[in-house]
Amino acid sequence: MKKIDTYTALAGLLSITFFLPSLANAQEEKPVFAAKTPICCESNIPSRFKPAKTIAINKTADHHDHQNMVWIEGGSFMMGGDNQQAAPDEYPKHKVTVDGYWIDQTEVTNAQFAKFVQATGYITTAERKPNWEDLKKQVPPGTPKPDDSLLVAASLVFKPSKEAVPLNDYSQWWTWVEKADWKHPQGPKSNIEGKDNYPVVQVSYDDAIAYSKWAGKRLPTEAEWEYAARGGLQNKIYPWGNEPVDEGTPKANTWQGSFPYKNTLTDKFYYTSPAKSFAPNGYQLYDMAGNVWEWCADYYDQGYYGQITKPEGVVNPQGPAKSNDPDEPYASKRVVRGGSFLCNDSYCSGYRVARRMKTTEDSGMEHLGFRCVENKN
Ligand SMILES: [Ca+2]
Repeated sequence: MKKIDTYTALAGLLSITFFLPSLANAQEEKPVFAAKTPICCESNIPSRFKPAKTIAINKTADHHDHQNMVWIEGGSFMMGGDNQQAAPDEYPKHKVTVDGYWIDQTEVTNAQFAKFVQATGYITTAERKPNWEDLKKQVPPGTPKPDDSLLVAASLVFKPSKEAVPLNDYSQWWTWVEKADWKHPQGPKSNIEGKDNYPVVQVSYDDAIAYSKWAGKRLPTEAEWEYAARGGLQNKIYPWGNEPVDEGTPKANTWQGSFPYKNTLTDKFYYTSPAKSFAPNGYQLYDMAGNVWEWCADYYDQGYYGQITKPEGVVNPQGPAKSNDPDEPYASKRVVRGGSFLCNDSYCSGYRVARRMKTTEDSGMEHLGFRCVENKN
């Protein structure tokens, strides 16, 4: 069994302590720990907090109309890595069959999420003060309680570095910002005015589940997500085929230049972009690559593909029974897919259709949203 060092053991708690210097006018203070796996802007983001209670959700009458959704015929495909950028958890490439389903054409927008909040009074994870009793379940036994002044409603905001930084240390570009939430994606001085058609961000897995239930929908399984992202193509790297992301016409909202300090803006967008800003894939789905990462229903287990693969293929895989991320064994993580405006070939290449990433269920981030699916009936 892998030895858990002190930094890893404290990862969950340090999500507070090492992002908080930015709140205390200590911008130059160095973070106290670095991510161990230098693979992506999502990797090893430490745990946030479980919501204090379950929010009751009311269904409305405007679901099941399939507005702005696309029907995906069921079928079989080869799921997993397609090129040398593929990470170990993308293997083995394996045959998967999925039943047909409806899927949102775009990522859920601010306007759509606002409608949900207005109808239900839902309060997102990022807007709630963390509860230590919930938090301590996600960190190793014996982890000391942080000072109450650190247990504040907050979320993770991207802050570019001034120069090149080690890409295995995400604290160089993520900041823990008090009162950052879906209505204030970059902190209390920011807002979403005029951004009705932009994807909602700073939403946790729990928030995405709550919305999807209210809408009469659900989150896609990881297999459904990848099948949809491939858009009918076979064994291609991206939703559009194999043309490299930075060649030809901009095909997705990604990061051009040198991450995380110099963005040449070839695609015109530094942060998120409005829905339908780039061409759809073969299934008429937008932003299956780039813009914001998207929550999937499945728990993350780095060895899951190897557990389910069999010659005749697997039908409608639902993900593992529990989370398994050896880097953070106490945190419960779900799969996120599709990459974001921060993705770059030098770093995560999250816009590849096979790229898997993992995030704790209670994390809100400036580049993380979702879309929903619905069964046939
Ligand atoms: Ca961009």
